[in-house]
Amino acid sequence: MKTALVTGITGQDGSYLAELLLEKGYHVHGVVRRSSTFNTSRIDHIYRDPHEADARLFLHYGDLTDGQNLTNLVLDVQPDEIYNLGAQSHVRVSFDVPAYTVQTVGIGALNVLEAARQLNKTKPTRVYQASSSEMFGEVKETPQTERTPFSPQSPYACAKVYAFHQTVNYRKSYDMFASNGILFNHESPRRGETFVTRKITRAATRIKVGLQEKLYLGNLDAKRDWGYAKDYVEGMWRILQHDEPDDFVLATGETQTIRTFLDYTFGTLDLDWNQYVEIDPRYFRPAEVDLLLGDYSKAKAKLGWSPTISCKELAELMVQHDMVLAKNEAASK
Ligand code: NAP
Ligand code: F7E
Repeated sequence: MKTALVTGITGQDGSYLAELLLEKGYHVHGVVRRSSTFNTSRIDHIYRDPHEADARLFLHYGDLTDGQNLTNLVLDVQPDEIYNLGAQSHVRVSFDVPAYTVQTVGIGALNVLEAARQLNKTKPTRVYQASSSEMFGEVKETPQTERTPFSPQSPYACAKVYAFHQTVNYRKSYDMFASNGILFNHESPRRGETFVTRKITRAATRIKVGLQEKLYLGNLDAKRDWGYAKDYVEGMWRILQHDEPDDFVLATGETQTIRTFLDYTFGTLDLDWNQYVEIDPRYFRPAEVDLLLGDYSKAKAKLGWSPTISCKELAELMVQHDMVLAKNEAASK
């Protein structure tokens, strides 16, 4: 039975990955930040009392900015696999808190690699680094592949480029199994509510039941390659099961504007979004990433990985989930 350590376990991807690893029989250890309110709502359904004989999910306080804590944890847990998913992951917010973003995303990844290097002296471990399509930024070619040059356009993306290169550096310098997944946008009913897809599905369903009148957005012309988070955590796992460490793009190979996502979402509810959406310049970014479109053929050929859900199906799935939330909210008023 394998043991995995997951940073960012309370996030969207961390929660789906923890479910997947538990299904596969792993012992899963998650790093959780101390917070003044509970931050484990995405994983509460899979958590058992650790004293129970069948408990296989264990949570530990920690923070990516605390390298000593991470090293102690890694040496204590002795994981076969480490998934570094923790991050200040909001691109717009990274312009407001650039130094904090670089600390968690950039130095945080270095701290994880350094902890893994210490463990690797006595036990082999494999590291997955959550790299991002945001690294392509002002894209140099379309579609983007593992060979496309990076051109980051935000403090977040700059920090991810640093983490990407450190992962490759640790792989080469210390002969470690350290791999990057370059993941394009992936969404789900567990997506944070300030990312554009979830903001749209939450608002559209609340508008449908009469709880909200307007939806304020920024740039509607940006294009994103949106997939389903559950497909992407399967890809993360496959990246670490591969016979050698490497870097892989995970994407759908299709791209849509925010307008098209609005069409899909409001269309499912028989609403015309033009009547409800207003532009608020607060949501524009100092620099925008206009177009992302990934080529996942390497992951398909080497890992047998492919996405299973189209963007339209994804929007419908999210609307279905958020409609239940909206109806419950309306009923409790
Ligand atoms: P998310 O929902 O924002 O989750 C981020 C996680 O990181 C949360 O568990 C958060 O804890 C934790 N975290 C934040 N700061 C931390 C710190 N200083 N120390 C320890 N943990 C910290 O992000 P996601 O969508 O699941 O994405 C997972 C990873 O993939 C991130 O690294 C993200 O940058 C990257 N990525 C995401 C996408 C995407 O489209 N979703 C695409 C490419 C790459 P709290 O719950 O306490 O906030
Ligand atoms: O923005 C536009 C915005 O915040 C998508 C993160 O998971 O994926 C995510 O980063 C687009 C941008 O995601 C609003 O300008 C318009 O063009 O949902 P988002 P993101 O910035 O692409 C990458 C791959 C990651 O790695 C990140 O961690 O939508 N947009 N109006 C808006 N965006 C937001 N958030 N809110 C708006 O009101």
